[in-house]
Amino acid sequence: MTTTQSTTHEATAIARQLDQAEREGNAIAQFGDMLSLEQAYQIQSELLALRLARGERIAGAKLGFTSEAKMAQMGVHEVIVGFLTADMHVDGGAALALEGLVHPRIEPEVAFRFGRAIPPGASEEQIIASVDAVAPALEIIDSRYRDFSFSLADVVADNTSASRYVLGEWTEFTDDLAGRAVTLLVDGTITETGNTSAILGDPMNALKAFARMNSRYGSGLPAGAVLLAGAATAAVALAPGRTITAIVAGIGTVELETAGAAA
Ligand code: 0L1
Ligand code: MG
Repeated sequence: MTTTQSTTHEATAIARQLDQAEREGNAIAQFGDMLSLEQAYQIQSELLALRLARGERIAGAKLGFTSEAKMAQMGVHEVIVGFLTADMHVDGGAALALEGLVHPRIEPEVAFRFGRAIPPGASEEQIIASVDAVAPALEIIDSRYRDFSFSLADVVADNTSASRYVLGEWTEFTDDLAGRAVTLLVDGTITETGNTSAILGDPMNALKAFARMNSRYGSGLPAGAVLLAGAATAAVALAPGRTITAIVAGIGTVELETAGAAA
């Protein structure tokens, strides 16, 4: 076996472990120092291949580590990128069952919609010109690693903890997105407050970051795909029987209910 074949073989084996952990809702041990960032993105693309082979459809991308605090905590200066499939989308009107998730958390975000397909290697200008709408969003993140703890390569391999997402109503695209207050409520009580400027200084910078990441690791997106730009507040642990609401000033409101009885 050549080195390339054995590397691909290892990436597929790790992707299968992460895929199984996600489908069974069981946390696994971290891979830690054994993975490089390049290998981690290779594993992530094997993970996507497993999902596509089961009939899932690519629906977008998401960015992580978009806040200064998270970058400092992880010792990085660049965002990370993951994929979204249509099966990960949760209709705001339906209650999300938490069984089968490992240790889900929720965070308020801004989402962009691409009216045109994004080719691999698309420029910043092309990507910005392709956005046709913006919406408030909720991302449910759920690390497949024990204790929600990971290295940079671990979390990239695990598709940046992507789990589910909810979209509010789409509104006409504006590039005036910085400095907007963001409020996260649980059962009507304010739990987190933040600002869209926490997303790389301005959510528009998420489009530029996505251009860089799509050039390095991506293979483009279909027309109608979504980009989750990043979190505007810290993430909050999800519990059954709750209503979670995110309000992005001037953009809209998005809501999610979790199934089951509140403890
Ligand atoms: O979407 C995010 O910002 C999460 C990125 C991965 C890190 C985490 O799971 O907290
Ligand atoms: Mg996020």
